[in-house]
Amino acid sequence: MPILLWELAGADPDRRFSPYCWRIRMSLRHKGLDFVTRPWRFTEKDRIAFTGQGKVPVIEDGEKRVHDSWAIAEYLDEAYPDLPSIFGGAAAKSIARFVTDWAESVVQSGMAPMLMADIWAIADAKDQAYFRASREKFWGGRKLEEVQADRDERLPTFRKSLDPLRRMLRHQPFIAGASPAWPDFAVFGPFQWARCVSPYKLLADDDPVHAWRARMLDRFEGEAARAVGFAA
Ligand SMILES: N[C@@H](CCC(=O)N[C@@H](CS)C(=O)NCC(=O)O)C(=O)O
Repeated sequence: MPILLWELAGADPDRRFSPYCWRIRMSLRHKGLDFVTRPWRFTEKDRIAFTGQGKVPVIEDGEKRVHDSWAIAEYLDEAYPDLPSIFGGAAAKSIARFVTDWAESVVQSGMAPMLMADIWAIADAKDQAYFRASREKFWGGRKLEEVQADRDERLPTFRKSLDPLRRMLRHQPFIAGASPAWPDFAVFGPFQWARCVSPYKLLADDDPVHAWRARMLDRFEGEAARAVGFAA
């Protein structure tokens, strides 16, 4: 029986825009596991209540149910040790933790204010009020449109924050080395999030990070490139 992956979707059920779900989609492909996906909306908490929390990704593998992207990756490596490793061993996994935290606290957090109103626009109608209320509360009561309005001014600082990745890419094509693994999936997640929700151009065409993202988009027969999104 294939693994079932619950993924965040927009008004278009094929627009799968969660950065955390993309990590898992790439990880499942990396391991070569057979899986099917199920679209899920922010407000459908009851449908994943069996996990005791309200966020995706969630996977169901037979009787086993796992939530949280890092925990899912750990589970997959433990349950399928003979398939290609997502983390690549204990030392690599420790470093992957740092890269994951950088992806969330610098890359994803840096992008977030530039995408807020665009996410609202592609969200399912039944999610829009929830998304607006929860995110405007997070942004100190500012309207999503206001949060996003100064993105041109934010962009240079965001691009500069990618310097560690840009510098590393002088030496190797992927964060994990010659071929991608979890660190690449973790950092690619936010970039694919942005691409799925917004036409806003976060990366200049001549940026080595743009070239890395193109390599990630091409991976697995261009699965991420074919995803519903924008050609940003
Ligand atoms: N730490 C979790 C975070 C998962 C997460 O925040 N998922 C978002 C989708 S991108 C979600 O389900 N949000 C539900 C909500 O905001 O109510 C992971 O790594 O999987």
